[in-house]
Amino acid sequence: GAGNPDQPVSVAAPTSLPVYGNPIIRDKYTADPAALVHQGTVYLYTGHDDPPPGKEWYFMKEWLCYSSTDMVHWTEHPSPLNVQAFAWAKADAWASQVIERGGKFYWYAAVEHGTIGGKAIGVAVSDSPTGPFKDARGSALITNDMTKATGIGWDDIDPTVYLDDKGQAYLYWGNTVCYWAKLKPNMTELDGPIHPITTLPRYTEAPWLHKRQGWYYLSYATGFPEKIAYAMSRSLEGPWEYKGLLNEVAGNSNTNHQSIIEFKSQWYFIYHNGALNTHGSSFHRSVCIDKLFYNKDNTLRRVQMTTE
Ligand code: FUB
Repeated sequence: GAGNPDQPVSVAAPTSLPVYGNPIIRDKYTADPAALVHQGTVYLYTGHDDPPPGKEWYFMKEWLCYSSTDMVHWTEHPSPLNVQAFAWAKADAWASQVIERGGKFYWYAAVEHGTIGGKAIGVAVSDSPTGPFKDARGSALITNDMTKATGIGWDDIDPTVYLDDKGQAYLYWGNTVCYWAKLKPNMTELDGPIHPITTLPRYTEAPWLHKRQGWYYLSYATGFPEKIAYAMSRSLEGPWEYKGLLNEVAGNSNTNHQSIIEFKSQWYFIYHNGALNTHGSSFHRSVCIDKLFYNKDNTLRRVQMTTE
């Protein structure tokens, strides 16, 4: 405190200066992070929480894009994609992920379908990680009438895509049930049936795939308010063995939505919390980054959420 020479004096930083530490973005509310490492740069794609005053719901119309070469300093790029880019969609720029294949960037994104109803997954494509992106199909890749396991209209959300070493791409997605399917090399069409996974305890949503030392990791949001759990497998087609929790409920946000990447030999756990807003934070979310570590047996250590 004041006058105590042993205590550091804390001075609140004006938000117009670069701010280091969590949340990493403070002039907008950002959610559902998905990071892409490409040629020495991390591209961070997020949703944009933007509710009208007094409204408490996921009001999201566009996605945002940031880049960094050190995971500390972030540059914002003009929004490369919004709901209108999908002519068949009517609302809700929900969770998404961008991956690169053959010099093209494919952006998988959940939106509300205009005619079929319920959530749907579209694909946009660009020659650059910062866009501009355009609809790659002119129609949804996944619609609510293709997945019947839950009976709910919002099960087709939260796409994540992983391209394996042999060139086979896998799409995982889903709320309440986690679905997966193979993608054709063109990245815009399914290649075979949709499979539900039934071995993930208390699966809510937000699957994310990553690989290290021959192990695949499937992390996902569990329960509600959400924690993050994970399973491991030697194959992207499973079977997935549940390994436990990775992260606690994040601040005062019901959702948590992780992205996991390795960059310059360090693993990172990227997620959102409600730290920038003291009321209704579930709909005013902010992206945060913490380091992720492995145990000797390749299991994951619990994430320590920090404000650093
Ligand atoms: O941002 C809207 C939804 O909230 C996402 O699709 C879920 O993962 C949750 O974060």
